[in-house]
Amino acid sequence: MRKFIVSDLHGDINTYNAIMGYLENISKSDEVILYINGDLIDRGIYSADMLIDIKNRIENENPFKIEYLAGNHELMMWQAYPVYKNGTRWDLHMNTNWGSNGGSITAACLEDELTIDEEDQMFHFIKKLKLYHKFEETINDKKIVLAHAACPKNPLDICDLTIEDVANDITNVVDLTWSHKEHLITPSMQEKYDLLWKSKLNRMTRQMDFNIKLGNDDFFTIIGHTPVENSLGYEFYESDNVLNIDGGEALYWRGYFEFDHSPLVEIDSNNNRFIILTFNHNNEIIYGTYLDSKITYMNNSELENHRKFLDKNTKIYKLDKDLFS
Ligand SMILES: [Mn+2]
Repeated sequence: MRKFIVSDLHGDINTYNAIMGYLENISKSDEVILYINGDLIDRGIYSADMLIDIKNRIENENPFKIEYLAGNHELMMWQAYPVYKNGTRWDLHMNTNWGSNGGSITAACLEDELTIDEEDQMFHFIKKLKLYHKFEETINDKKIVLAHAACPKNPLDICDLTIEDVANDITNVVDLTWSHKEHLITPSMQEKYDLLWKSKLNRMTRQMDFNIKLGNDDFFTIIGHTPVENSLGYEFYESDNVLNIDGGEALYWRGYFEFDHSPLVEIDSNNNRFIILTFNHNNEIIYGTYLDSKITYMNNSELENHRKFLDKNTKIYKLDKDLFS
């Protein structure tokens, strides 16, 4: 079974299509599983299309397996469900975290494209997403853990937490912090918050704080969540044993067009390394690298070997949709 990981696609349907087509082609000769490490949605204008497509692929037929893990955007979507159902679009945009963090356009498109029953099914699909995955495979003798923002203290072999299980605790952590009652935050509440939200980026000052540990000494952790501002779209924090693969798609949709990178990571534990292909917004693989303790670039023939599986015409989407109707 070949295991692939992608994170933080944030509604970039071009990259999504390229990756799906690529994996479909590989799955003709090998068994494939794709792990989506959260934040599939929001910011990008095709978030709803991607969400509908992924739900179909998971619940119906797909040539390869998909495990969709939660990010903070999926959490915010679930937290906004009561307002989505009973409030106005304005209310959702102004008074929910989801709406004010790029969820408004996702919500508007979901409302256009789904029946009321399908909308409810979509939110119930979201609330069941799990928070992390622990692999049997190792890198540098450490088992690999995949989580949106930070490694849990004691990752279970099979994660028993879903969005639904942690939503209230995470809301409480935010409320207690704002009301200066941090002493009431328990370690278990904090851990749930950290899984989806912890970051080296201090969101108040926009400065990186490299002393914040996102990893766990016993594991090798793969995360997303904080955009990496380089052309490979990933960064290895060696002291933490953490690989951050958020290529910055969320920045792209806010006008920083140079950050359109999405690294697709394959676990190659037989060779004690990751194989990483960096996709961009234009349906291309732009870099191929190997990562062990250092980054090695593929030579041209190695890169072409991967590129030949790329399918540029994989899915047709409604690109003519009027978003303002
Ligand atoms: Mn995130």
